Parts: sequence; C-alpha cells; structure tokens
Amino acid sequence: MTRVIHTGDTHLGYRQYHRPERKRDYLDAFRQVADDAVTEDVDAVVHAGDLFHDRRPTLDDIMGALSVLRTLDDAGVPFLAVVGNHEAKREGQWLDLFESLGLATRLGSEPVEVGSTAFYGLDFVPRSKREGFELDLEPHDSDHAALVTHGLFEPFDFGEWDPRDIFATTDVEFAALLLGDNHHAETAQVDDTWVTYCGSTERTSAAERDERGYNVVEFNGEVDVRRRGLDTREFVFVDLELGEGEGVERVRQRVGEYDLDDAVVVVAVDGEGEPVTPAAVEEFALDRGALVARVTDRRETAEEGEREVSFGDPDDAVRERVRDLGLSDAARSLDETVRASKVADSNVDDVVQDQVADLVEDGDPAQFESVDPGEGEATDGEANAADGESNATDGESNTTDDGGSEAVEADGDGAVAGNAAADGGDPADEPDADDPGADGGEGPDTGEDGASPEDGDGQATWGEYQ
Ligand SMILES: [Mn+2]
Repeated sequence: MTRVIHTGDTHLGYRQYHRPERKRDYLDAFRQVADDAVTEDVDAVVHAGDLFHDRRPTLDDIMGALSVLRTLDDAGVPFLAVVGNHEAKREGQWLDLFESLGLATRLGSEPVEVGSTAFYGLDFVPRSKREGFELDLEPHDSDHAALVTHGLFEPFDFGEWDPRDIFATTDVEFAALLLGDNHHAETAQVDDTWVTYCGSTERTSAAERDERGYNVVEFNGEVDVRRRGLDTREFVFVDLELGEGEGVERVRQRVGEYDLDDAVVVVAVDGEGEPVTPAAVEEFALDRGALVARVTDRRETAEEGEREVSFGDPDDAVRERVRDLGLSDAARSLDETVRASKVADSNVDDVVQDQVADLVEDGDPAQFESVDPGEGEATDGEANAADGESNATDGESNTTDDGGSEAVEADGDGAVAGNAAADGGDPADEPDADDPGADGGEGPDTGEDGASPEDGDGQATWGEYQ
C-alpha cells in the first residue's frame, strides 16, 4: 500500500497583483500541504511541477521552499518532484539543489519505490520535442507504477497531448498519471490509467474560482484519488448583471453585501445600465478592507472594435492603434511595461533592460513575430521586420528548448497572446510586469493571469493588456 499527497503548481514567489501579501500566500499554501503531509503521515509528497513561479526565484523564495522541505524531511516524508515550465532552467534545476541537500528527489526514468509503488518522473516537455517522443524507463518490480509529469494532457480542457501517446512508448504500465500544469483539479480514466490534476494550491488567476487543494492518492490494488481543501486567501467574486438605469451605486451596494476584509475582490459587470468606472468601485472595496479589488465592465470589452474612440478615451485610442500594428509579443511586452503597467516610473528603465536581456537570452524567434491584428493579416513589412530580428537570435535558439521555451500555457497563469491556445484573457487581472519573462522561457508575460480554463474561448483577447 502507498498513500501520497499529490500536489503541484505551487508558484512560490508569485507576487500576484504586485502585493507582497500574495507572495506570502503561496508559501503559506505550500506549508499547509507539508503540515498536512506530516499530520496525515503520508508516505511521500509528490510534486508535479511549478514549485516556483519563476526560473529565477529570489533568495527569499528559495529560503521559504527550503524551510518547508525541511519540515517534510524532519518528519521523514520524502519529497518527489519534477520540473515545471515556469521554473525550468537551461541546465541545473532548483530541484537539483534541493536534492543535493538531501531534501528532495528528482523523479526520472529510474523508479523511486515508495511502499508498493514505483514513481517515475517526466519534466515538462516543450511542444517541439513531443514529435517522436519516447519514454525510456528502467523496469520496476513494485505492485504499481505512477508517472509524474507537467503539461496539458487530454482528455481535459486545453489538453494538447494524448497520454496514450506516452503509454505506447514504454512497457511500464501506469496505475496513475499524476499531473501538474492545468490549475483546475480534475480526474479521469484513460484506458486503465487514472489521470489526475491536483490543481494549484493558491489562485494564480481570478479564473481559478474553485476551492484550492491537493490530491491524496492511495495505491492498494486499486487507485483511490481524493481531494483535500486548503485554507487560502479569500476571493470574493461578484458577477453583476445591471438593469436599465442601474450604475455604480448598484455595483457598490452588491459588493458591500460581502465581507471584504483582506479579500481579493473580483467584480465583473454586465447587462444594461450606465457605464461603471472601475476605480470608483475599487476604492469602495479597499475602503472596506479589501486587499485588492479588480473591476471589469464586460460591456466595454464586448463592444471593443466597433466602438468609436473619442478624445475622451486616449488610452483606448492608443490600445486600438497598438493592436492594429500587430506587434510581436516581445514588442507588446515592452510597450506594456513602458506605457501601461503599474511599474513605478523610476523602475521602468531597469525592468525594460531585464526584459530585453531575457528575450535575448531566450533567443526564441517566435517572440519577435508579429501577431495577427484581429481580422487583418500582418503586412509584409511587419513580417520582414520580425524576420530580421529573429535572425539576430537564431544562434541561441536551439538552446532554449530545455528551458521549456514553448509558448504553451493554459495553467491559468501565463498566457502568451500570440499563441492564443487557451487564453481566456481575464481583464480583471493586471499583467505582471515586474516579473519580466519569468515563465520558464515561454515568453514575456503580457497576460500573467490571463489564461483561464473556464473562460477560454481560444481567442487571444486584448483584455489582458488593460
Ligand atoms: Mn503552473
């Protein structure tokens, strides 16, 4: 018999909404998981990737991780893990550091036996390396085997890789596939294998509405997967349909019905009535003790494109014009930092410098390709300009794959607009501009909180740019 906690997508170091409190929340959630593991005396904690939000966590984040791992180690609970796309570095991984300290085991092609189960690991595999991919596993002689990996798998939303394509390449039969990447917890059966996402342990996006938690997986002839909830930061979601003649007063009234103390308040306004200025509602929520408030008037987004831009809306005018230019992800990210983001003016210079350095280091030509500006085609001129830039980085581009440089993200926390794969674009969240190019090389984060399994419509939207 083997009983483990299956967790992942911890995203330590993420300063969501640019609030230090949020950063502490991610560590707190990780600590809760470890404390539960000790209390419940499970045989191991299995981590399916994205322990860190960023491949360059701060010393503080690393110290935080170490202290939780030490709790597990002191209690004799092994920590078995793989590398996710967010934290992937080109060569040595953070996980290797923890392993060298005796605080973690990096799962791979050799079975790690815990009780009656052999655990294997597969780090995030970029899309470019999936064609002809083969698992090369050492055999095991345990009762069960489980594969731990990070990526978007079928049959779940935004799945882009059929687990059977992996199963077919190895003689090892898996009782369970323990997954990370999709932040939405879900379990299904594929052939004879249980396939399960444990979900993130703190919301990395306002699209992650369900209670956060982790899985407890028991291998005992059969596989049993159960959910456990975590005590996370309060999020108050207010979805409002305004009637004729209703406006900001009605929104304030509805928001005021909730206990907002220390909560993240996410308001979406739809329906008829008057336009609602987000700032007026946000101020109201903050006055009532909210930690963060984000208000979206969905009627504005819906009308985008057909709306006349007046001189009263210079930001809208600029936004439309920038969109028409079909700028590359790289250019948009820089523009966002300079013009739109919450980066303090005094820091813009440094942040842009970091972003450019990251882009050069990543050497991913896709970042410099112009995007389709809505209905129209990118003009030849723009495409050529993008080519010229991508040549400059070609020399490095073949080194980026091991950094997980694919523009693949639907785990609710790093949509790449140009990819459009699963980008629901949640306008309630702001781009994480103080976290330049932080996502395992998958590109500048113009929509840090954008991807949304629930809201995903397959379209890159401009909402996240706001
Ligand atoms: Mn993740």
